[in-house]
Amino acid sequence: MARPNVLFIMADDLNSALSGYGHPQCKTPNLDKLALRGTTFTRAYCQYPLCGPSRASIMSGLYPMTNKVTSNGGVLKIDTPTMPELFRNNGYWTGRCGKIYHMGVPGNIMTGDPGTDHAASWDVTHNVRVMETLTPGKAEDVMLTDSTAIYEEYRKKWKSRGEGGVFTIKHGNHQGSDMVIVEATVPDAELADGYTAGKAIELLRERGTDKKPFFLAVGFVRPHVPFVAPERSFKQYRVEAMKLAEVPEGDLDDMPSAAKQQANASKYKMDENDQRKSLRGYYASVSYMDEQVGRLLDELDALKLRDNTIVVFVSDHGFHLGEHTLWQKQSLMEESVRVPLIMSVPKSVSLPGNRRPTTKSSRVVELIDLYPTLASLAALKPPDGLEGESLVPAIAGDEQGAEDEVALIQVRGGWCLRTSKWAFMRYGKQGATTEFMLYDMEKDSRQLTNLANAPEHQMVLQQFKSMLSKM
Ligand SMILES: [Ca+2]
Ligand SMILES: [Ca+2]
Repeated sequence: MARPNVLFIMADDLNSALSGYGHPQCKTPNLDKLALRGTTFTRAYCQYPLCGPSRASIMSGLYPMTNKVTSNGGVLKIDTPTMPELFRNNGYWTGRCGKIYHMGVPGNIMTGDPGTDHAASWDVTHNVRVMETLTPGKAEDVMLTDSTAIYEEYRKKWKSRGEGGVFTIKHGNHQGSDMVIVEATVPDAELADGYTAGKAIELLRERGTDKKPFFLAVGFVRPHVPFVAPERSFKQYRVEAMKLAEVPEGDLDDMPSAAKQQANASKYKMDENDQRKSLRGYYASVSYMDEQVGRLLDELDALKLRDNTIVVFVSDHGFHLGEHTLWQKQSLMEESVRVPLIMSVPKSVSLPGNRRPTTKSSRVVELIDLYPTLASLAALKPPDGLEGESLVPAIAGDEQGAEDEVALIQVRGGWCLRTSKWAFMRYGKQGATTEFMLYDMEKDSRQLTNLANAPEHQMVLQQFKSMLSKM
């Protein structure tokens, strides 16, 4: 049998708002179909809940503290090959469509440049250049008043900017974090993910079945803000029906101040209607991205490539939608650090004991595990020093030792250790004033009660403190 292809699909800022993950409102029929043919990891954690560092760690198989990419501007400079580079060094054709390493959204997507890409990873690359925030359609920035007039003004400027002109939007808020919603009225090829899927389909057709095996990475930018999606994606959701996260009175009182930086009251200042509109924008963006995943999977089937292609679907990190009044990312709470992960391994790839892939694994896994996993499935020898471990046994249904698995997540100023039972977080530098959080995820999956100061849990807290100091 020919060596297996890899189709590596990544979404941006997608939490587990997938119908297959039990989400009550968001609809993702295509990802649900992929899940039927693959293994869903229900406890997968990113290494850093921010685009650049998370992506660099996935692609290098190294923790951010090792590869030194701990900000969005960070460029990967390592001695070992990246994941696609390993495939490329071993006779694979490798391609990238859209955002795989960091690109600023919407900035780099509007100018069409490659962000902090890693050139040695790829034979072929396609960046996206579309209007994003300024896409024709009904636009609103729920964090501004009178945003419609502001956007009209910007669209005029965009039109007169001249080819290749740099264009920045400045009105006091940062475009990479404003809740901007655009119900677009343009063809799919003028939307970031529609364009990216179209390019990826062209590449799949070129590859066909008679060439070198491929590693094709397709990076969608939704549901990252701005929430730009076609009208049809928005039609599936009504503002009034959007269910806001329940936040009990006094929920934030037991959280250290560093953990509350993304709180609505201090940062986003959205009223309930703005929040409902944001939820609708997020879910519409997820559904649009899901539709693009469907186009890729249908093309794999049409080209008869499915039987020898490993499909991975993952997001770079999660996203808060109002839990604990938090929004967006860069928090160590569950919604920000947990990601959807679906891996579909075709029959042509044999698993230990000739077993078939399990449909679900609840093992705690980390995104640095993807590199050794894909290397192993393609029978390539990974470089020494990778910090993750192969998920092949978990895909084959082996849950042995699952209770001992630990995920290590960091963010500026904080660390999190996650096991199947506990979530432990430390904010602040060692020796300085530190503040801790400890949640019993079996009894309190919504992380409402911080147990770090509970006398009966001091032993557990101590164990985590000492585990972290050794990492
Ligand atoms: Ca991201
Ligand atoms: Ca609380």
